[in-house]
Amino acid sequence: MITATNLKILTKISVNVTREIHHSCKVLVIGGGTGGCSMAAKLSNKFDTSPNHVIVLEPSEVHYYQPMFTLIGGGLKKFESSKKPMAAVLPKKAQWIKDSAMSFQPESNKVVTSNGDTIEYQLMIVAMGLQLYWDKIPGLIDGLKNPDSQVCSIYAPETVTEVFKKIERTSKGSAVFTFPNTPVKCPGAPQKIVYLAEDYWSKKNKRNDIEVIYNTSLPVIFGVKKYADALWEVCKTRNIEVNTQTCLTEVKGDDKEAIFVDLKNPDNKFTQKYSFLHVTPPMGPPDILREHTSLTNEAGFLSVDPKTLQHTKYKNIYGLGDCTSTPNSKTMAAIASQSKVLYDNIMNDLAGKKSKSEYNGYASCPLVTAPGKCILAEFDYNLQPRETFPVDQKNEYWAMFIMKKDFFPFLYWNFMLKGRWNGPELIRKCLSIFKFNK
Ligand code: UQ1
Repeated sequence: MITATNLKILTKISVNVTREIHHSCKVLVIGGGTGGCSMAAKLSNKFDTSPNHVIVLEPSEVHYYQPMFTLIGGGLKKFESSKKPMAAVLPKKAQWIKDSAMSFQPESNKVVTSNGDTIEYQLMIVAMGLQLYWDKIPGLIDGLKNPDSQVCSIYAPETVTEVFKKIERTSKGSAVFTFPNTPVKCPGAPQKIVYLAEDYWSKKNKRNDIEVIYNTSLPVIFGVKKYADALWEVCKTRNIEVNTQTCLTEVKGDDKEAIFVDLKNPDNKFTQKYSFLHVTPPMGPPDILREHTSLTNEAGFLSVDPKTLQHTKYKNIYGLGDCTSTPNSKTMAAIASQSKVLYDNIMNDLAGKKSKSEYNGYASCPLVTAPGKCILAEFDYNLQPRETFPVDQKNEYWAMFIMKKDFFPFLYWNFMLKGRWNGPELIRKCLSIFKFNK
């Protein structure tokens, strides 16, 4: 007899049977973020038009230009300008499977998706980005959910739109900003939002009533000494208190209290009262990657050669962007440079050639210090400056701010996502004839 329950089970079985599709492709790209999208574009521009040459596996309907989030938090850009439908940015010649990876089977060159589909590849690029671990800080999620609390974060599309409203609403007390004890994407962003908020409160004549505190888990304000010196100077001049090796461990939103631990002496926990709290959440590799330990290093990042970006064990797997083990600063500019190296290496690989291009760890961070002011940090694996422009980039410049606000978004949507931006190496070479005393 066919009962309603039986019918449900039958429908489910038949849906599952028809759903499990087998796909195969030349290159499978895991992730449609900055790295995945630009690599898919580069490769499908090169390959012929058959849709099965490049497959992109990405569950999200929306693609965000995340470098915009600091400016949105600072009230300088609209949220709408940071997003586009995924369908509009992924290359037309690639096949988009709107699903996520559930299981990696690198020995048989396959990935199984959450819907049960199997994708077989000749070569795979893993570009899954970072996962935000909001739940690692007790009380943080409740604080963020409560519209009356003064807890906010520029780090997610769901939270970034609240940040400026909360900055505007603050008129006295302690404004506290944090940096966690994990790798983060755009490590400059947690302090850019300090500078933008501080500038806003100064302009509104509220600054005498607000104490501005930046508590970072890192031992330094910035990893490259040249820019760190300049940033310490900015903080000193603007009376921003910076506490290094100070890590947020808990948020008590109802009492407006944040608990910190002194990483130099972990027994030393202290409570900080706040009237505004900006949190940079702990981050790490996506769970699904961490679970596949044959693909990762001890910390759960995709284990790749830092120069060639090829997997250390599986030679037909490559990685780029925030999910890999490369020790560069996790910025969009780094992905631009990596995408060129990866493209060369993959094309050589497919052509059976042994030669390899090498990534030098280039990363860059436009450190906005106020509306109209920006220090453009550029550096490599050795944390040595690698500047593009013939000026001393430790200084704050208006032109760098305009680049950050208007030029880079243009470059991103129109060139990088189409696979036509490889970072500023070529511009640096051309401008090197203008080297002044730097
Ligand atoms: C860059 O290439 C890039 O990617 C589009 C960014 O992302 C937003 C950057 O912030 C920066 C600084 C670069 C580097 C480019 C130049 C011209 C220095």
